[in-house]
Formats: sequence, structure tokens, C-alpha cells
Amino acid sequence: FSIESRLRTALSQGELTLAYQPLIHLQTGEITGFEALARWHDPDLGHVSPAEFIAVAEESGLITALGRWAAYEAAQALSRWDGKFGKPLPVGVNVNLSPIQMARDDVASVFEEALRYSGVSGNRLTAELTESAIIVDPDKARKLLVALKDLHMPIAMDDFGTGYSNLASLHSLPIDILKIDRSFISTMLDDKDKQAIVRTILSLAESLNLSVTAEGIETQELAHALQTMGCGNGQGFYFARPMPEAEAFDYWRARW
Ligand code: G
Ligand code: G
Ligand code: MN
Ligand code: NA
Repeated sequence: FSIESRLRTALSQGELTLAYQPLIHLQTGEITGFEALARWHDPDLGHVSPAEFIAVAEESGLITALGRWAAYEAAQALSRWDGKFGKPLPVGVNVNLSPIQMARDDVASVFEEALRYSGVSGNRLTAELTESAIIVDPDKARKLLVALKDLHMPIAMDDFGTGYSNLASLHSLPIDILKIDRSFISTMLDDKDKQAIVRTILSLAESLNLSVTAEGIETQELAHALQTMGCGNGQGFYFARPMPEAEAFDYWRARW
């Protein structure tokens, strides 16, 4: 059997899950949202890492189905959390978009339908995309981002700093959030150059009126340093690992 055929079956039988990692406001400690990360446990293959099965999905075309599933599942999770809480939670969920999914599918319609089906408002689903998704087809990317903004969805630039950032497009596209890649964050305290890059991104974000999330915060020391530097939001194992849906809800409710 191949991973591809297993993944096809897993998708059609609903065997994938989303794990939710909290996004924390560094100045207040509040939970501002969660990033949804796909997880797959296969009876024979065991736990398959997303890096591996996302790549297989992209090569095989299954990324369209996976992307649709993730959009619906994230919107439905919000709806289930709202149901448990009795009213809408003041948090949203970030969904990762693959550049190949963006090239091949009508992603805006997918989100429009997922939002309508779940009854959650668009401002609670953030799209995370990478710089490469914009470079592949800038015109198409612009149309998609404008359509997502029409749905009131926030847009985050994921892994920021690792791609071929076109600063002009950052300014001209409707981007709301920069997620500073963890390769800059994790070694920042012992690496003056990386710290300079982080400071530059923070200052760029402030000038362009963008929110910032620092990824890969693994220690209290890093969280504190970033807070002092004025970084808005943080994410990382220091706060919490990605958690199953029910656990993420309990995590939020215990700290709300
Ligand atoms: O969860 P983890 O950090 O191991 O994820 C590894 C990679 O897989 C990350 O780059 C993440 O963005 C990506 N990934 C996880 N879930 C999804 C998903 O639902 N869709 C897409 N396109 N990528 C995902
Ligand atoms: O590419 P993207 O930023 O979507 O990838 C998110 C991935 O980063 C997830 O697989 C998640 O498990 C991982 N991640 C989240 N927080 C940390 C962290 O503090 N340290 C490390 N090493 N990985 C993290
Ligand atoms: Mn991401
Ligand atoms: Na990232």
C-alpha cells in the first residue's frame, strides 16, 4: 500500500483530525486564537507527520480534498465550541493554505461554504499562507485574498522571513498578520543577527499596521524577551503544544 492510497481512504473516511495550538497575546497573556494543524494516525503506518502527508497530498492532488476538509473542520470546531460555551467564543482559528491548493481550487468558495454551513462569522477564520503562494501567481493570489477579505477573514503571512519576501506586495496585498518564522525566534537570544531581523520585522509590521505573531517560543525567557520588544502575539511549546479539539476548549475555558 502507498501513503497516497492510505491518505485517500483516510480523507474519505474522516480519519484525519485537527490539533489546535493556542496563540497568546504576549502583553496580556490572553488567548487570541488557535492554529489548526492536521494530524493523521493510520492503523498500519502509525502517526504520519504532517510534513510528510501534506507533501504527498500536494503531489497527488489530494491537497484539494484535504484543504476543503480542514476549512470545514475548523469552522465546525468553532461552532461546536460555541455550542459548549453557549455563545460565540472570542477566539478564532487559523487554517493553513497550501500554495498548490490555492492554485488548483476555488479556495474562497470553499471558505464561504464552510462558514455558511457552520454559521460562524468570517472574522473567526484566519487564512495562513506562505510567501511562495503569492510568488507562484501574484494576480490569482491577490484575487483570492480580496475574496477572503470580502468574507471578513483575517490573512496571515506564515513562516515570514524565510521566503522571497516581496515587501511591495506585503504593502499592496490585504495582509493583516505576519508570523515570524521560528528559525529566527528559537535562536534569537544567542544570535544578534537573528535578533536584529526580528526587531526589523517588528518595526516593519508597526509601520505597515500589521499584527505580529512570533512562532516557536519554547522558553519563558524567549516569551519575556519578545514581550519586552513589543511583539504582539506568540505561539510555541512554552505555552502549549497543539491539542485535540476538546482539550483546546478546556484550555481556553480554564484561562478565560
Ligand atoms: O503540525 P506541524 O508543525 O508538524 O506541521 C508541519 C507543517 O504542515 C507546517 O508547515 C504546517 O503549516 C503544515 N500543515 C499542518 N496542517 C496543515 C493543513 O491543514 N493544511 C496545510 N496546507 N498545511 C498544514
Ligand atoms: O509552517 P507552520 O508555521 O504552519 O508550522 C507549524 C508547526 O510548528 C506545527 O507543526 C507545530 O507543531 C510546530 N510548532 C509549534 N510550536 C513550536 C515550538 O515551540 N517549537 C517547535 N520546534 N515547533 C513548534
Ligand atoms: Mn502555520
Ligand atoms: Na510557520
